[in-house]
Amino acid sequence: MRTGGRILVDQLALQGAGAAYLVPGESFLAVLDALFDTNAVRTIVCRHEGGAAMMAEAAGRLTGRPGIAFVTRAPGATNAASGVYVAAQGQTPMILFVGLPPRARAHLTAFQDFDLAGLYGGMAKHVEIASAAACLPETVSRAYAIALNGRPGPVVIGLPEDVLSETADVRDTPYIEAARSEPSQAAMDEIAALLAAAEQPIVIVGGPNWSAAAQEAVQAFASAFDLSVAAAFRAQDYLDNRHPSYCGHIGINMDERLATAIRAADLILVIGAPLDEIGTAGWTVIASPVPAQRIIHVHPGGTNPRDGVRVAQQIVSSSEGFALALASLKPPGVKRWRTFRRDLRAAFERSQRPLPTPGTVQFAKVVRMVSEQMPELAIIASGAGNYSQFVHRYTSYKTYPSSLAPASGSMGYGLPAAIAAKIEYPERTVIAFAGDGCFMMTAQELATAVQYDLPIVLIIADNGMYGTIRMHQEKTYPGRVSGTSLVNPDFAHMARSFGAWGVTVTETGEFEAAFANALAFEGPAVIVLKLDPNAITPGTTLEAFRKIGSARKG
Ligand SMILES: Cc1ncc(C[n+]2csc(CCOP(=O)(O)OP(=O)(O)O)c2C)c(N)n1
Repeated sequence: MRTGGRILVDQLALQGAGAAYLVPGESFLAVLDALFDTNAVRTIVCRHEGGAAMMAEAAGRLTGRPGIAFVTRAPGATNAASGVYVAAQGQTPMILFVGLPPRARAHLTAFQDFDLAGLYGGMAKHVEIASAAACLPETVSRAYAIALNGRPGPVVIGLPEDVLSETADVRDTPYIEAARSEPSQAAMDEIAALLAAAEQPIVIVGGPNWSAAAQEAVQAFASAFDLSVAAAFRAQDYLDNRHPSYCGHIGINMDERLATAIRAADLILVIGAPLDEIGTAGWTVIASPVPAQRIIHVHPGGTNPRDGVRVAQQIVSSSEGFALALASLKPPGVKRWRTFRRDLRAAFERSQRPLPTPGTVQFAKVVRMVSEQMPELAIIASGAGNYSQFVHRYTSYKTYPSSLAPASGSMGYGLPAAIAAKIEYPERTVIAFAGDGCFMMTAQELATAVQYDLPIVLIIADNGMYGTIRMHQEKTYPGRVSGTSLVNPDFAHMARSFGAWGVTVTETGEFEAAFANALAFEGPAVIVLKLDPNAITPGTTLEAFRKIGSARKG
């Protein structure tokens, strides 16, 4: 006989969950008690459920297995939504367990009572409340199967307190593998024929189920066919950016040359990437509902009808299954698109050269320096804000996985994601970038990084404002600054008060030594960059946006 809590934790260990990211609640004491006895599932105590859920999402993204978070009843469950949303948008396998009042009180207004399905129904892939301890192995394995298969995503499981404390005699269920899926020979033959007839084909990679093997297979295919490959928004590590086929990323701050090339392409092979608003730069490079280009879309769940693009051909396959099948295609003798590929690659390489910005700290140069100095297997995390445009433009991602960034554009993601990366891959160098606004959304998790002695480096781009919104404000309401200025603490001092190492950089030349010291420090290290607020994007100043706004207003 085991308690429900133990049955649940045993099942998680059997499924290979390395860590449970949690904020405790009296509703799941039996789970905490079972975690006390196991080394298989590491307990990571967090400071906010949003941070815990983001850590679980990042763990899911990195490992390809559902990341696990535990939170309590309504106050914990509502806080966790920010991380569950990142998983929903990112198609990341994740399971959020929520402690609930005992079953007998399910229909009464219990303390911290709420409607779990009502809260998460529109966000999670599946919501369910465990009915009995004896059912937990089946419930957990179902959660794994749903999170992993088809379009991966977050699953939310409610755990009534008495389900966890009652005992049952029940067998564990076996390890759940994601269903294997590969393209048919007929589909591959059709692709071969379409490629043979194409003038300017392009490949776009992104979405779920990527792997180091998929990266290698697509690179070999791109080399053999001399094709251009673009990455979807925040999927820049899907290809080694040094590969001659890699030509940049789609979405925010997309290079204009790449946008023009995608519009001009006659055939687009999309492997896994979403064809939604951000995946198509607001449907400007691929039109909705009927695109000008012929599109072949590969996805384990088929093309999402809600993305708004009707493609010529859908292939239901995992990205890895499809990528490996590409080896069967014979490249043509003449590659008519060679110059197209070379031009795009040259434009991408030009875009990586730092453009000067106002101020004494050149953020572009700092990001290039980090990119050049980080080891091949380093992981770079970031959240959302204009600072991330610099990170995405000037970092050269090499191996997969080396990037953690929310496709949802959720602020606060970088620090918790970096914590999860260091927990999951202790041997890798982990660096997080955050804006001053972004950092403060999950700043309390710095205590988590200190508690677990995690040597991560956090680089804060401090410009004293919610810069992205200020940029839009200047474009639309020039000179009328409202709700976007920030008065910040001394972040380096704050980091030191947490027990981390902290330093402030006010000149580009100071960064190199600060970075070396941060990397050498045995715990979390924080470098604060004092940025000129006018340095708002890699190519345009805030003043320029104000002028655009003023001209528009006449
Ligand atoms: C959780 C969340 N809240 C609000 C927003 C809207 N938003 C997008 S960027 C941004 C400002 C980011 O500021 P900061 O992190 O300081 O970076 P900066 O743009 O100044 O570089 C805001 C408020 C968001 N994307 N996510």
